[in-house]
Parts: sequence; structure tokens; C-alpha cells
Amino acid sequence: MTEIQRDATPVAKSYDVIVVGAGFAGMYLLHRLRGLGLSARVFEQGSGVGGTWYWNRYPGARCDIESMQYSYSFSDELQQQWEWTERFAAQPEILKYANHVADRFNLRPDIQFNTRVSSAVFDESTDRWTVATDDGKHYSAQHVIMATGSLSNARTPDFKGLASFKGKTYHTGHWPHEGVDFTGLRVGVIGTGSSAIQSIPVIAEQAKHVTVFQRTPNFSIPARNHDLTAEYQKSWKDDYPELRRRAREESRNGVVGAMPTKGALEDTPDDRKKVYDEEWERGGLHFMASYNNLALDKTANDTAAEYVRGKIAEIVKDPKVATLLQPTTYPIGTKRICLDTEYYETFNRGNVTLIDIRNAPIEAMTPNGLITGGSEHEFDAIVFATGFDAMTGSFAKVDIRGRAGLTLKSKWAEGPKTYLGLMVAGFPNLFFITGPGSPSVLSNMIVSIEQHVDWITACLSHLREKGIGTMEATKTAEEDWVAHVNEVAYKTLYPQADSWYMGANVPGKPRVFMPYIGGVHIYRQICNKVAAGDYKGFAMTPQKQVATAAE
Ligand code: N01
Repeated sequence: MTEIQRDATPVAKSYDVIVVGAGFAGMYLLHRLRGLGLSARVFEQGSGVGGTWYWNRYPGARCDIESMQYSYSFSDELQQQWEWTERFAAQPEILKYANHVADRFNLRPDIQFNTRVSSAVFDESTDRWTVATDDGKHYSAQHVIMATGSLSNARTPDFKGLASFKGKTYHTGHWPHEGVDFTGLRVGVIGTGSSAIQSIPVIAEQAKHVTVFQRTPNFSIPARNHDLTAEYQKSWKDDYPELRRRAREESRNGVVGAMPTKGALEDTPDDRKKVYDEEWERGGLHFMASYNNLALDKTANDTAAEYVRGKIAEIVKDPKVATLLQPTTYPIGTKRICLDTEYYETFNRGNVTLIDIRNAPIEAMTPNGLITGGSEHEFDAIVFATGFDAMTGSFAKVDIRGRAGLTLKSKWAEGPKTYLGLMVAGFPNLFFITGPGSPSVLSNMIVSIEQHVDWITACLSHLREKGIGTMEATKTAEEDWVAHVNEVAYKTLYPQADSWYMGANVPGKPRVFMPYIGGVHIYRQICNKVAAGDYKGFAMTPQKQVATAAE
């Protein structure tokens, strides 16, 4: 018998679980679902695994979490055998790792590449989801898990005349797989976020001239990337069980590092400078953990911000350019802090120009370039390093309909609402990996991914055991969680910035602080407590006895 969807398109196949996305979340999820004996299909838009690391191939792309920590922990053999070459792995190495994992665990047979999921519709008569793909096929599943990533919907602003530009255009988040040769070209780069900060120094080494269009300067800390020694790797591998435990259970952001015990104002200015000097020399995101109150107390935060502004003034030779590069309109760290290799130094090159578009926005693109401040700038190529419709953008691309035809889009019209970032009231059996309302982008993503996958798969196992047909967040639990996420966020300085955490980079997007800032350690405890308390805050109904699909 073939299951028929309401629009009468026959269902091609039925599964226990459909997973959307074959990045680090989708891959681990598939491995665990197989372990439970569940039938699962992963649909992936790209032609390969790796998610973010599949799409973001721009020059200089590199992780800002150290390699020994930005890696799966679920398989001890994998973590013991894989050799990382650099402190911060570059995109090709991370993609190689993703491919290695796919091969090692034989994941590919259950992943359907080059297939975009266009809709997911819940059928209340069968308690099953019908998932449509862009090749016109329909599939049925009891559970759908969105493993679509938090930064996967690359965004090119709707500049007037965009299509008229005769040169080549690129988005850092959709970089051509064959690479780009900028030799001898005049290149415009729009944006100065992490992607721009990593790519500009590399593009400038190749191009004839690079013009950077900056709306808001960013704080960036030197990465001080270097090769990893065998001894250093061994020290991690010998102690992995304990170090991974600390990342999961003791750290705020899923990264093991010295925990500050002091506030910035407890030190004298001289001692503080020594602390910041040491962090600056060491390089890396730990700079923001120099003191324990940089995200909480504006006066403390000002000391770190002022230190970095001072560094920019020391590095950049032209004082006017240095001033433009110094962020002054938001506390340091409240927009995602960047790591760089010679970003500020690049502005000392003769072939790099910085244009401030804060007060003179890009008016239009033209056949030869773009116009700002009444002048036309001519280019052979333009790079959009303009970011993503973050956290909710990848869900918005799929037409998701829950009970009574309610669309996720309308449910989230005023900002995302979830319970624990995992589920949404009115959308039974639909799970989100690192969704809004969970620590996600504020953490080492792999730590958060593993935690969500482990929680969800344990939950699915529980549902099977108890013969439960549907599970969904209750409205009350969802409202309480959204209020808690907000309350915690507004105790920090984060909401003071116009950041993509707040949805502020997308015109018209509601201003809501989307990730949960309470820390991965606390969040894990909350999730575990909910599961141990018989999934408090979730409503469940028994399994329906309905005929489901045959092949
Ligand atoms: O994007 P972004 P990204 N006119 O949104 C500007 C992760 N990541 O791709 O700040 C002119 O940060 C925009 O200006 P403004 C990381 O979490 C990690 O760089 O909105 N300019 C901004 O300068 C990161 O935070 C790694 O005023 C416009 C830039 O474009 C996240 O991805 C590496 C504009 C966008 O910056 C996103 O980073 C790379 C307009 N209309 C990325 N619209 C690592 O692991 C936007 N801009 C190291």
C-alpha cells in the first residue's frame, strides 16, 4: 500500500526519521540513529558532507576554535587516530575530516546529496510528516530533525542595480569549489565580519587592488596560528576523556581554557595591561576570558575594548585608517569577536583602501562597480562578505507546517520561540539541532551538536520504548523558556550591539537575542533534568495504529 499525501503526490519512501542537512550535526545524527536500529534518510543540498565547511571555501577560511577541541568526541578511535596539523584548522583540512568521518562510518549510503528539502508538513490523521524535496518527490517520516546549521543561509543585500554589474561576484558563504584567481584584478570587498577579516589579507596578496567597504568595524584578535607538534597532540589525546568532560560540563562555551576568577577592575591598570598583553600574544578567543566580567560590566568591558583600539592604532600606520578601524559603537565581544592573521596590517599595504560606508551607504551597483558617497568605484570582481540570515534563515527556506497547518514562519513572525532550542509547540516530532534558544553559536558547535544529538536520540529511544506517537513542547514550557533565554541575555551586554545574534543584520527581522547565553554546562544540566523528569514540558500522545507506507 502506498501512503498518499493530501495533494495526492505518492510518497516515494517512508522512514522513521528524516534528517535535513549533512553537516557535522547530520552526520553524527545518522550514525546514532543507525545505532538505535531506526531507518533514517539524510537530505543534503550540497554535493558533499561538511555543511558550513562545504560551503565556506573563501580564501583564508579557518576555524576559530582550536583543532584539538573542534572535533568529534563520540568515537575514541577517531579522536585518537585523526591528526590535526595546525592550531586552528583551515577549511580544506576540516572538510577532509568531515569526509573521513563519512567514509569511516559508511554514512554516504543513507545521505541523498544534491537534494533540497522544500517543505515538511505534519499530518494529524497519521501523526507523520510528509517531506517534499526539490525534485518533486515526497517522503514520509515519524520524526523530522533539522540539522541545517545556524549560519547556512548566506545573504547578499538587495543592492539597487545588483544584476547590472558586469564583473564577477562572489559570496564568501557560497565560494566556488574550483577557487578564484584574483591575480591582477581590482577587487571590492563588502563587509568586515569574520569572513572578510579572514579573506581580505589573502585576497590582498593576490589582487592588483582591494577596496574594503566597511559599515561597522569589528574587534579582531590575532589567531597566532601555528603547526601542532606531535607532543602537543599527544598531551591532548592522553587526556581526552577528562578534557572533553570539562568542555561539556564545566565550560560556558564548550572550550577548555583557564577560567578567570577576577573581574577586570580588580586589577590595577598596569596589571591589567600585562594580562591583555599576554592574551594578545597568545592569540585566540580566550582574550574575552581575560576577566570574568567582560560580558557583564560595561566599565570592565571598556578596558578590553580600549586595549584593542590601542593595538589597532599601533599596527595601522595611517591614523585616519586606524581610527576608522576602531570599533566604538558597541561593547567588545557583543558582536562575534574575530580572529585574524595580519588583518589590521593589511591596511598598511599600498594596494588596499578602506572606505567607510557608515554614513554614505552603497547607493547602487553599476555595470563597472558601485556608487557610494556620490563616487563610483570600479572593479573586476566584488566579494560579498555580508553574512547570513543567522539561526532562523535555514528553517525559513523550508515551508514547515505543523498542527492545523500552522507555519513555522508565522509562529516565529516576532522572533523564534522554542523550548530548549529543541522543539516548538504545535510542531510535534520536529527537532532542531542547535536551534535558537540553545547555546549553539555562542559555543564550540561540535560540543553543542553532540549534546543535542545525544539528547534527541536518547529521547527517540524513550518514545519507542513507551509506544509514544507524538511529542511536542507545551506552550507553557515554551513561553517560560523564551522568557528565561531573554532574561539571561539581558543580564549581559550582548543585546547592546546590532549583531546577527539579535537578527539586526537582516532588514525587517525581529530584534530578539536568539542563542541561549547561560552556558553549555548549565544548559546541559537543564536538558538532562528535563529528560530525567519524564520529559517535563513536553506533551506526548500514544502511537496511532495507522497503515503506513510500503516502498
Ligand atoms: O558575516 P557577519 P560573516 N551594506 O554578519 C556587512 C561565523 N564565522 O560571514 O556589521 C554594507 O559577521 C556587515 O556590516 P554590519 C562567525 O560566527 C566564523 O563575516 O552589519 N555592509 C558586516 O560587516 C561569524 O560571526 C568563522 O554593519 C553590509 C558584514 O557585512 C559568522 O560566521 C569565519 C551590508 C557581515 O558580517 C558570520 O560571519 C567566518 C550592507 N547592506 C564566519 N549587509 C571562523 O570560525 C551586511 N554588511 C573564524
